[in-house]
Amino acid sequence: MSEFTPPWRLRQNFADRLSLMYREEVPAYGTLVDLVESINTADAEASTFSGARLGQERHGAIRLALPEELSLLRRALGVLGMFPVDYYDLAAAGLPVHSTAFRPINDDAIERSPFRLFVSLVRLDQIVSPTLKDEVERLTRERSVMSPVALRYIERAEAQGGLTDAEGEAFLDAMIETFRWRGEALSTKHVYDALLNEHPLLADIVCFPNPHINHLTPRVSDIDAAQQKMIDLGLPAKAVIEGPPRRKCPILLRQTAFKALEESVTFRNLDGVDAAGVHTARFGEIESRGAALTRAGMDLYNACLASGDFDAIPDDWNALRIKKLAWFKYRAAPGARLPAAPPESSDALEKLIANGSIIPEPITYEDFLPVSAAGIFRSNLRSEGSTNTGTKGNQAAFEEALGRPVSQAQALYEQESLTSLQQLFAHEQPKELAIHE
Ligand code: OOG
Ligand code: NI
Repeated sequence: MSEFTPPWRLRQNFADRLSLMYREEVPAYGTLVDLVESINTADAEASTFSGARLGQERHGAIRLALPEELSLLRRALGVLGMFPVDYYDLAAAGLPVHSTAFRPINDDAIERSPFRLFVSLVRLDQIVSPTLKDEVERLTRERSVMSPVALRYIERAEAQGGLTDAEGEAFLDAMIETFRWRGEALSTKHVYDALLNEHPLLADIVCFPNPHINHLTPRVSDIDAAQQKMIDLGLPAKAVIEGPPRRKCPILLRQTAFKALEESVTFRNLDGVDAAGVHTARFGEIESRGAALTRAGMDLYNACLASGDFDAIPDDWNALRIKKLAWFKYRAAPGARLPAAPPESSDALEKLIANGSIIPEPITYEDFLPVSAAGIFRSNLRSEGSTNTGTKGNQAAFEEALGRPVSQAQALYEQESLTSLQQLFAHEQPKELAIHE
């Protein structure tokens, strides 16, 4: 046994601590968590996707200013077993950021602690005004997102291959400070207003010393019921649920949010006197997750999104599987007698499924949706702002800042599906061993 704390335990600890902190910072989040828990408990076992992990499941989001911050965060989250998956181009939606989602990448790690963090990097090249560019350059030099203590533990974890319990605790103590809301701006009110006018996201990112966590999202089994309860409780809920409509067989991700709250901020004052003001950035969100779609399934989903007609996506697990629109994993039925070798053809596999020997189960979607994400960003901006038009994503620049390429979500789902199938016949086929030699 290793003397190091497993990354999933550090990850879960981190998620729990963030949740406690956010409950104190944004009391409406606590109301939302309680509401979600009451629905999840009532619904337990009711749906395919309300497994044991539902209660502890969260995602959070932060926004970064500089490329160095992104690579540092990538190293910090690596210690927690979270890795960047997929590139999200938000320029397509007119937003001056691009993003990735840090998450555990194998199904066992996800099952133990599914915490994810949606991380966006502002695109400073999108600032139109030259005066503001200089101002931003000056402000970002004053940011320091990771404390020297946190950095020391990152280096130690990388050098020795993990952290002990005591080191892990100290690392998380330091890490959590990175995401705390401090209520103090780096800029004057004047510069804040100018940036807000350029684009509200710029003000939210560049005028503050650290990347405050801007929302933390629990997963709920019935998001339509939760949305109604939010409205009943008087939370300022978004009018529509993002993502696919309600279905018998849930797919991808459905999300709703309550709008950002006003929080007080102390701005810098050139006379040395602090200036009081407000900032709106932090909000509450809930989500419900369904099956991961294949590339073909995503293409179909995007076409449906454009047309507004979702009937083209079959609402039946068997149809979704046979048409290769959703990803599935496979398990043996109790007492089933499977052949010694994997079936040669998909027909042979279908026979084993049809006679009940092999049971397919949809793989949960673990990622995000760019159009929904853009909707979430947008619903929390007071004004639309302006960015250079005609901008395209720049995955190469993002990955350079990150210090490594992002993993492809599709490849991860495919691997999970294939591995589950191979394991059913693994007693005869030690293929995995051959690969590792
Ligand atoms: C991130 C918005 C994206 C989601 O759930 O799609 C997101 C942000 O507002 O910083 O969290
Ligand atoms: Ni979110």
